[in-house]
Amino acid sequence: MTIWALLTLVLASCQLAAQSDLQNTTAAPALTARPNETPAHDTYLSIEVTGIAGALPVGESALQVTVRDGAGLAVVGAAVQARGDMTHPGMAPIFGVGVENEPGIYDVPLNFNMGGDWIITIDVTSANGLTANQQVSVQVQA
Ligand SMILES: [Cu+2]
Repeated sequence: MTIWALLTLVLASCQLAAQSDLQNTTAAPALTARPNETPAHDTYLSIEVTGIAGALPVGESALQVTVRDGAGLAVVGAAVQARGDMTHPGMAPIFGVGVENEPGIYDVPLNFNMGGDWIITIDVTSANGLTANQQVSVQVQA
Protein backbone atom coordinates (compact mmCIF):
# COMPACT_ATOMS: atom_id res chain seq x y z
CA MET A 1 0.00 0.00 0.00
CA THR A 2 1.43 3.39 -0.97
CA ILE A 3 1.37 6.42 1.27
CA TRP A 4 -1.20 7.99 -1.10
CA ALA A 5 -3.59 5.12 -0.78
CA LEU A 6 -3.27 5.31 2.98
CA LEU A 7 -3.92 9.07 2.95
CA THR A 8 -6.99 8.61 0.78
CA LEU A 9 -8.34 6.03 3.21
CA VAL A 10 -7.78 8.35 6.17
CA LEU A 11 -9.46 11.24 4.37
CA ALA A 12 -12.41 9.06 3.39
CA SER A 13 -12.98 7.95 6.96
CA CYS A 14 -12.78 11.58 8.15
CA GLN A 15 -15.46 12.49 5.64
CA LEU A 16 -17.68 9.68 6.85
CA ALA A 17 -17.22 10.83 10.43
CA ALA A 18 -18.08 14.40 9.46
CA GLN A 19 -21.21 13.25 7.66
CA SER A 20 -22.50 11.24 10.59
CA ASP A 21 -21.81 14.22 12.88
CA LEU A 22 -23.93 16.33 10.58
CA GLN A 23 -26.76 13.80 10.68
CA ASN A 24 -26.64 13.71 14.45
CA THR A 25 -26.81 17.49 14.56
CA THR A 26 -29.86 17.69 12.30
CA ALA A 27 -31.67 14.93 14.22
CA ALA A 28 -30.98 16.50 17.62
CA PRO A 29 -33.79 19.14 17.94
CA ALA A 30 -36.51 16.50 18.31
CA LEU A 31 -34.80 15.20 21.42
CA THR A 32 -34.13 18.53 23.15
CA ALA A 33 -37.64 18.95 24.64
CA ARG A 34 -37.71 17.12 27.92
CA PRO A 35 -41.11 15.71 28.98
CA ASN A 36 -41.33 17.68 32.24
CA GLU A 37 -39.95 20.92 30.87
CA THR A 38 -42.28 23.91 31.18
CA PRO A 39 -43.15 25.04 27.66
CA ALA A 40 -42.13 28.52 26.64
CA HIS A 41 -44.93 30.99 27.22
CA ASP A 42 -45.35 31.73 23.53
CA THR A 43 -45.80 28.17 22.33
CA TYR A 44 -49.47 27.61 23.07
CA LEU A 45 -52.76 29.27 24.08
CA SER A 46 -55.38 28.26 26.58
CA ILE A 47 -59.05 29.19 26.36
CA GLU A 48 -61.58 29.55 29.13
CA VAL A 49 -65.25 30.08 28.28
CA THR A 50 -67.56 31.65 30.85
CA GLY A 51 -71.09 33.00 30.81
CA ILE A 52 -72.57 29.62 29.92
CA ALA A 53 -73.70 28.40 33.34
CA GLY A 54 -77.38 27.54 33.61
CA ALA A 55 -79.88 27.91 30.81
CA LEU A 56 -79.48 30.95 28.60
CA PRO A 57 -82.52 32.75 27.16
CA VAL A 58 -83.51 32.54 23.52
CA GLY A 59 -82.13 35.56 21.67
CA GLU A 60 -78.97 37.62 22.14
CA SER A 61 -76.41 36.37 24.63
CA ALA A 62 -72.70 36.91 25.03
CA LEU A 63 -70.11 34.37 26.05
CA GLN A 64 -66.84 35.49 27.57
CA VAL A 65 -63.70 33.89 26.20
CA THR A 66 -60.49 34.40 28.18
CA VAL A 67 -57.32 33.71 26.22
CA ARG A 68 -54.02 33.11 28.02
CA ASP A 69 -50.57 32.10 26.92
CA GLY A 70 -48.53 29.26 28.38
CA ALA A 71 -47.42 31.48 31.27
CA GLY A 72 -51.04 32.36 32.13
CA LEU A 73 -50.74 35.90 30.81
CA ALA A 74 -53.56 37.60 28.90
CA VAL A 75 -53.31 37.37 25.13
CA VAL A 76 -54.39 40.67 23.60
CA GLY A 77 -55.29 41.29 19.98
CA ALA A 78 -56.43 37.74 19.23
CA ALA A 79 -59.11 36.85 16.71
CA VAL A 80 -61.92 34.97 18.46
CA GLN A 81 -64.70 33.32 16.49
CA ALA A 82 -67.59 31.19 17.63
CA ARG A 83 -69.91 28.86 15.78
CA GLY A 84 -73.06 27.52 17.37
CA ASP A 85 -74.71 24.30 16.25
CA MET A 86 -77.76 22.68 17.72
CA THR A 87 -77.40 19.03 18.61
CA HIS A 88 -80.34 18.03 16.40
CA PRO A 89 -80.07 18.05 12.61
CA GLY A 90 -81.63 20.46 10.18
CA MET A 91 -80.56 23.79 11.67
CA ALA A 92 -78.25 26.38 10.20
CA PRO A 93 -75.30 27.31 12.43
CA ILE A 94 -75.04 30.70 14.11
CA PHE A 95 -71.82 32.73 14.31
CA GLY A 96 -70.27 35.34 16.56
CA VAL A 97 -67.05 37.37 16.49
CA GLY A 98 -65.30 38.26 19.72
CA VAL A 99 -64.78 41.86 20.87
CA GLU A 100 -61.93 42.43 23.33
CA ASN A 101 -63.39 44.47 26.19
CA GLU A 102 -60.60 43.81 28.67
CA PRO A 103 -57.06 42.62 27.92
CA GLY A 104 -57.35 38.98 26.91
CA ILE A 105 -61.10 38.81 27.58
CA TYR A 106 -63.34 38.68 24.54
CA ASP A 107 -67.11 39.06 24.54
CA VAL A 108 -68.65 36.88 21.86
CA PRO A 109 -72.26 37.71 20.95
CA LEU A 110 -74.47 34.86 19.81
CA ASN A 111 -78.09 35.05 18.79
CA PHE A 112 -79.69 31.80 19.91
CA ASN A 113 -82.69 31.36 17.66
CA MET A 114 -84.11 28.25 19.31
CA GLY A 115 -84.29 26.68 22.75
CA GLY A 116 -82.50 23.40 23.31
CA ASP A 117 -78.96 22.04 23.37
CA TRP A 118 -76.20 23.82 21.50
CA ILE A 119 -72.55 23.05 20.89
CA ILE A 120 -70.40 26.16 20.65
CA THR A 121 -67.06 25.86 18.89
CA ILE A 122 -64.58 28.60 19.78
CA ASP A 123 -61.62 29.25 17.48
CA VAL A 124 -58.83 31.56 18.59
CA THR A 125 -55.86 32.82 16.59
CA SER A 126 -53.34 35.05 18.34
CA ALA A 127 -51.53 37.93 16.67
CA ASN A 128 -48.38 35.79 16.48
CA GLY A 129 -50.24 33.00 14.71
CA LEU A 130 -50.91 30.48 17.49
CA THR A 131 -54.29 28.77 17.35
CA ALA A 132 -56.50 27.02 19.85
CA ASN A 133 -60.06 25.78 19.84
CA GLN A 134 -62.56 24.47 22.30
CA GLN A 135 -66.13 23.16 22.26
CA VAL A 136 -68.60 23.88 25.03
CA SER A 137 -72.17 22.75 25.57
CA VAL A 138 -74.79 25.42 26.12
CA GLN A 139 -78.40 24.95 27.11
CA VAL A 140 -80.94 27.48 25.86
CA GLN A 141 -84.34 27.67 27.50
CA ALA A 142 -87.29 27.12 25.16
CU1 LIG B 1 -82.97 23.77 16.73
